[in-house]
Amino acid sequence: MGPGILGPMTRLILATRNTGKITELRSILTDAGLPHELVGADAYPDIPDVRETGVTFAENALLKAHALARATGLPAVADDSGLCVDVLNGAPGIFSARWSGTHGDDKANLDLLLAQLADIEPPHRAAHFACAAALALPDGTERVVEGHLKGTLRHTPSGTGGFGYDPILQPEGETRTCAELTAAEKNAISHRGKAFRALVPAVRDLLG
Ligand code: ITT
Repeated sequence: MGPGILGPMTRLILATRNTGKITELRSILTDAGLPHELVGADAYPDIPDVRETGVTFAENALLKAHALARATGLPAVADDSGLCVDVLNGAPGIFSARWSGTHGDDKANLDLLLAQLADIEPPHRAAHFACAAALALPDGTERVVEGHLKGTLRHTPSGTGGFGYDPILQPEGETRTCAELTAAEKNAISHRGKAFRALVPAVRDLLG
């Protein structure tokens, strides 16, 4: 299908400014066969960042998706995601991007978490990535679903792929960290891959 015969609802905004997420979302949604034109939020630099006032991944994902859908008049998908560590009762959780105090400083966030867990032995280093994937339409229609990736935390980072806490999360059944997987391997098992593949039927239903 060529772009000339696509209707106005076939452009989908990816409501995130995190470049690691944008790369993953593009390949997850394209591999799932969505015909929509996927445009990152960076294409709309004048739209202010959304305050993430929610206390769950789902609430924050919906806030981001609704804000961009309202501002652009186009359907928007967003994710809110993070790392939940068992021994920290689920923290950093929704605070994952700003755990060290500076939003989006992946290295500082990871270093702080490793220091906090320095004395914790491998049997107690269980953690999971969580992702809420949300779709919002300009008329206020919304859908949200979640996906998880369970694993354990290494004592030292390994690998250069992915982003965020990928160098320390070793998925269950794997000998490598997420940062040592190929992009396709990570997308096949990841919290974000699972959540957005589960969202695709809703995108098809609502947008055609
Ligand atoms: P947007 O709000 O613009 O989407 P953000 O980075 O602020 O970007 P979040 O609030 O959802 O996004 O925070 C997600 C953080 O959780 C991210 O910065 C990483 O530290 C961590 N994270 C989420 N998914 C991850 C993944 O697949 N691999 C590694 N770390 C991840």
